[in-house]
Amino acid sequence: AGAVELLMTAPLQSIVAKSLTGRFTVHNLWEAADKDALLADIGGRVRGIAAGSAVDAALIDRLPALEIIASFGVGYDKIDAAHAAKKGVLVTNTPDVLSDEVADLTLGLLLSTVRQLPQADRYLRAGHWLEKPYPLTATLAGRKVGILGLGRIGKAIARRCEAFNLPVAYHGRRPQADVTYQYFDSLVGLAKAVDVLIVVIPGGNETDKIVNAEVLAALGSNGILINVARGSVVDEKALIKALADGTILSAGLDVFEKEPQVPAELVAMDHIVLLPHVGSATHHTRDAMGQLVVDNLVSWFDGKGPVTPVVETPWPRKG
Ligand code: 8YV
Repeated sequence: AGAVELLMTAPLQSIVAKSLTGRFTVHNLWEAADKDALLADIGGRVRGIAAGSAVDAALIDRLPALEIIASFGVGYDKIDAAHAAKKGVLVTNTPDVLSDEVADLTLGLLLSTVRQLPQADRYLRAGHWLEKPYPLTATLAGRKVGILGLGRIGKAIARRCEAFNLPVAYHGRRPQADVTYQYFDSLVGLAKAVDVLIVVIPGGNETDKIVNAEVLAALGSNGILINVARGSVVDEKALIKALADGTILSAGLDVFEKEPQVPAELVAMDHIVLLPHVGSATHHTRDAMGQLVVDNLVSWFDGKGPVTPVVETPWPRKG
């Protein structure tokens, strides 16, 4: 074990612990019976965090020697990056390595929702096929796709939509120079123009419940909502109402407001598709994400800077 001490907040892919242990002294916070006592003991010496769960301001404040938080996942809404920046602590995430995986899952979820693949599977297993064929479903043909958040994953989704002959439009903070898809400067405007809305924008305060009742009404009665971003982006109560009263046709959801809690109203609806946050959940991609957590920590403590710092804590540092 090395001289630099790290804190792991939650278990990660086994390659992470394996790669870190030789090089660093690693403390596993989730294994401590008394977390307070562990932090009181080692807190002053911890210089890096391999973060598989939330890191709030209080934890950052208990670690005065902290230099870097290497977070597992592309979304880092559970890491207080603003507070870290104030304290001069770098935050890194794991972009790019999961984009194709999440985009694949998104198209799978869209197809599953439109063509009711899970429901048809359940129908066969229940023996109903022996009685009569599965009822006809909605179609992907003729649909227009709106992407909320045309970042790296959003673009990977858009490319796949093109292969399915689906016109793509998008909304985000600003139009993007490197794409020809139609830009809408308002989310309601985008929702009005499409009948599939794919949510792939980061979570956090700025996007909290921006997919609200008005947006769902604009999406309309043939509309399908796909959310692979964060549950916080969608007003879940408004969504339940819109699905129950036919304001929109259906939804495919991989994320929820209070995971792993899923509202009973959603679970009871047989016409929608629900997944347990599996967008990036393959051996291949989770290993790549874990490796990027390791690479960020190793590179930083080798004096070579972080590999994938987030925008709140840019590198090289400004000013
Ligand atoms: C992970 C994700 O499940 O990368 C993300 O933002 O949502 C997923 O890949 C999660 O972040 C790790 O727990």
